Amino acid sequence: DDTQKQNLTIIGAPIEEGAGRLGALMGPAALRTAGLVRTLEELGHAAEDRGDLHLPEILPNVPPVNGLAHHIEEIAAWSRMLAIETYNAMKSGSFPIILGGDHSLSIGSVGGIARYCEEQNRELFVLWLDAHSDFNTPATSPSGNMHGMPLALLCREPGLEGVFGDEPHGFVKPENLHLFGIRSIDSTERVLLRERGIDVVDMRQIDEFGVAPLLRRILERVQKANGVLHVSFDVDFIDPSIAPGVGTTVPGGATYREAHLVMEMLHDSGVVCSLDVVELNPFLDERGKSALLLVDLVASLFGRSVFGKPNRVDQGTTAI
Ligand code: HAR
Ligand code: MN
Ligand code: MN
Ligand code: MN
Repeated sequence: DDTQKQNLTIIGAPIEEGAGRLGALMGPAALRTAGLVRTLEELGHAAEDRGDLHLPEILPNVPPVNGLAHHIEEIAAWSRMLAIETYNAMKSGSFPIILGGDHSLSIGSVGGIARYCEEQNRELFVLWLDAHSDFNTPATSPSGNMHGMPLALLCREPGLEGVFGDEPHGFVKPENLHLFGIRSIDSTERVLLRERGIDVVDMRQIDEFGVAPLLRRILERVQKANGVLHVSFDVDFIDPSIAPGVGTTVPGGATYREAHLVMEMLHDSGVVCSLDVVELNPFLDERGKSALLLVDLVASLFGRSVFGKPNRVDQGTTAI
C-alpha cells in the first residue's frame, strides 16, 4: 500500500496531578495492553517504545501564581521532562506519540515540539480534539485543575511562566490553534477565547456541516503554509457512550465514524508531525473499550483504512 512508513517514538507520561480525579496515570499501561505498539508495528511503522517517564524526587520550585493551580510543581517537572523528550524525538527525525496521562502533559509535549519547529523555521499548527477548550489561566480557572490550562500557557497567556523555568521551550501562535469538538467552555474562558480570536469548531458546527469540510479547511491552511500539525487527542472528544473511560465526560461528543473520519483525513493530509493521546482513565473504563477504541483511532491516523483513500488527497504523515 501507499502508506508512508515512519519512525515513531512512544513516550508514556503517567501524569494525573493535572486532573480533578485519580486514574489517568494508568493510561499509558492500558493503551499498551490494548495493543497500541503492536498495532503500529503491524501497519509497517518502526515504533520505539521508550517506556514511561517518572517524576524526579526533587520537584522544581515554582513561584506562587495569581489564582489556583493545583500541583504546579509536579506539572512543572513533567513539562520540563516532556519538552526535552519531544524535542529530541523531533530532532532525530522521529514522530513523537505521547501517551497520557492527563491533558496538562501537552504543556511539555507541545512546548518541546514548538521549540523544534521554531529552530527549523517550520510553522507549527495545533489541532485540539476535545470537549473542553483548556484555555484557563490560574486566574480564570474555576477548579484550579491544570489539565484545563495547557493552551493558555502555550499561547502566552500570563500567569504560568514559572512552569518551564529556564527549560527551553516554544509557544503556539493563537492564530495557528484550532479547537475541534468543543462543547464545554467556562464563562471567563469564553471571553478569553473570543478576545484572542481562537478558532473554535464546536459540536454545533459539526452537527450542521459535518467533520469533513470543517477539518479540510484546517488541513488546507497547514498545507498552504507548508506547516506541520500537532494533534492533541483528548478522549472526551468522543461521545461518552462509546468512550466512558475519562474523568470529565460531556454528552454529545464525536461518534465512532466522526472520530475515525477525523483520523483518516489527518493521515491522508500528510501534515501531522506529532500526537498526544490524553485523559484515558482506565479506572473508569468498561472492559477496556475506551482504550481499544483509542488504539483503533490511532491506527487510522497511521494509515489503516478500509479500502484505500479517495485518490484526490495526498498521503502520509510528516517527519521534519
Ligand atoms: N474547564 C474546566 C476547568 O478548567 C474543565 C477542564 C477539564 N479539562 C479536561 N481536559 N478534562 O480537556 O476546570
Ligand atoms: Mn483536554
Ligand atoms: Mn477534555
Ligand atoms: Mn519560558
